[in-house]
Amino acid sequence: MIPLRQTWPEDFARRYREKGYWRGETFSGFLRQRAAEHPDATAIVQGERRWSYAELLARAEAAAAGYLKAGLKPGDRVVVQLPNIAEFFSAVFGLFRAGMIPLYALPAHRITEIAHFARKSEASGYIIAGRYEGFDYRDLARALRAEVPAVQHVIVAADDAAEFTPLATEADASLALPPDPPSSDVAFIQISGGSTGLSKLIPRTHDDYIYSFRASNEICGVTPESVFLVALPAAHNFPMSSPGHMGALHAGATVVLSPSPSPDAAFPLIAKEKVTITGLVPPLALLWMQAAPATPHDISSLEVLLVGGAKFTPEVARRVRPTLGCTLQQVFGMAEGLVNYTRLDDSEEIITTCQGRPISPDDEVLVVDDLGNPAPEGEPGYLLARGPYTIRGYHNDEAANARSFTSDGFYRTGDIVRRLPGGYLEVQGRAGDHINRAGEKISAEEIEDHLLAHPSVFDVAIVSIPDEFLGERSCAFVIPQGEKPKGAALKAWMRTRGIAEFKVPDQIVFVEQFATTAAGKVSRKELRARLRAEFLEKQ
Ligand code: J2J
Repeated sequence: MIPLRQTWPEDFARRYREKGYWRGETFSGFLRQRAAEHPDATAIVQGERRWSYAELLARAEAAAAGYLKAGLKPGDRVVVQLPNIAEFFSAVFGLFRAGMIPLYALPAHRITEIAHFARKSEASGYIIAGRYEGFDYRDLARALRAEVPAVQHVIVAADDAAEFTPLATEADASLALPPDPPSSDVAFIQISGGSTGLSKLIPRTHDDYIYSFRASNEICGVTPESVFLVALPAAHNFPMSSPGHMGALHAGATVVLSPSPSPDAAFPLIAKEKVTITGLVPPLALLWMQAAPATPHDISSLEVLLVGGAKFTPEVARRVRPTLGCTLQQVFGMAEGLVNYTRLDDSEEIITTCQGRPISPDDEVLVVDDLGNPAPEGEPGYLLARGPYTIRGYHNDEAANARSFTSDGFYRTGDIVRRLPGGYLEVQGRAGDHINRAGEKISAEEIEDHLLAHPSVFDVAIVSIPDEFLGERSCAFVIPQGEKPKGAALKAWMRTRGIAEFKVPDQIVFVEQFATTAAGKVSRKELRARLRAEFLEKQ
């Protein structure tokens, strides 16, 4: 197996330890500590189910023993694809406890993505939820086993595991659990939104990730009395760590799981559980604001609403406090590391007009021009980042690493920002070619590759089009070959490709040729930009 590493140069690592950012804590360690400090406090709420910290710990230990008994070994990588159910936490903390490495997939992912994650990470396990919201993940597991036989162990967190292994819920004293790994080890793998091709794998260490949410807790005011609502999918980096459910658990607070981010599901939960803090992407924040005035549910316990994942416009941002009665906290983060927040005591002007400033005094942020020279203060430029919780490289992807990191270890975020006084950042756009569809990042190249496999497609360019509700939607400009297919048929065909539904193009436009083809060699990036401009002109 290719070793999983995330290493900072020794002088950096020493500084991060000396300054107290990296404290030697592990995921298993902090859960054990919270369970010892207040065993009866509520850790997880899902519907009628309530797990105390002691119960969460016991279930994690049971799960860990179950993995070992099934034949998984410490160090094994395990793809976890669970919705917002309590077992997300027993399964994941069980993996930590057994020294295994979760890779977080989203419930929306399908065979093409899951097989890619399994291959790229050399996974030997896959954890799923049986049937959920009309989709049977056991079928996905069968498809995965056929495509990637190295995935030998499928664990099902549901009553009916079929031919697979149920997630263990009973302690098994006959199995000794391994000691905690060093905190500098990789704890789990996140996936990148990615602008080129397939998702890249992001290894995060115990030290760096725990620092990011411990510090986020302070910035977002999370205390043991907080009640954090997971409205977005729990596997996303944003609801996981900014400050997220992991931040909430680290603080000894309560995590409430919503099956969906819609106001219909979330508002009754806010009222019942007295939720104090949650996070949303901009289109959902808009929906919540539309629903709030007429809701019969009392949502006045909500103190802080984090909004991030995509640009929140100032006009909408200004309406958060009047309509929802809480403080808006903008967050601009990325699974690769760097996270920026507006501060709770910032002026309303700052809170509503920018995307915050970095978490750490040791976050190094550069805004540079095309040549890599510093952009003048207040001028837009490419954002580069380095620091105590920003990765130095992707797993098993030299080409991406050469592209995405400078020789001195800065991560090229691909975002174009403007730096404002006080170190605040305003996101202006991005350099890369992905579509940010309501916070879900879609690689144009990945979708183009799928469409090019269709016999009636001669060429295609995927372009992001501004969308009132989604922020951006995806539009496929297709040059047909032979008989022109119907747009709906192409979309239906895309659904057979085993990809997440959010990647199916929202719109398909047939064109005879790309105007630019005649002009000779034009980069895909330029082609996409011209198609977007022409399309918008015609609107
Ligand atoms: C504009 N663009 C934003 C914002 C992210 C917290 C919050 C979000 C993410 C996330 C995260 C933005 N305004 N407020 O991991 O911990 C775009 C940028 C960025 C990319 C990262 C977190 N907040 N973005 O969205 O890995 O383009 O993480 O580089 O999914 O989302 O996407 P992702």
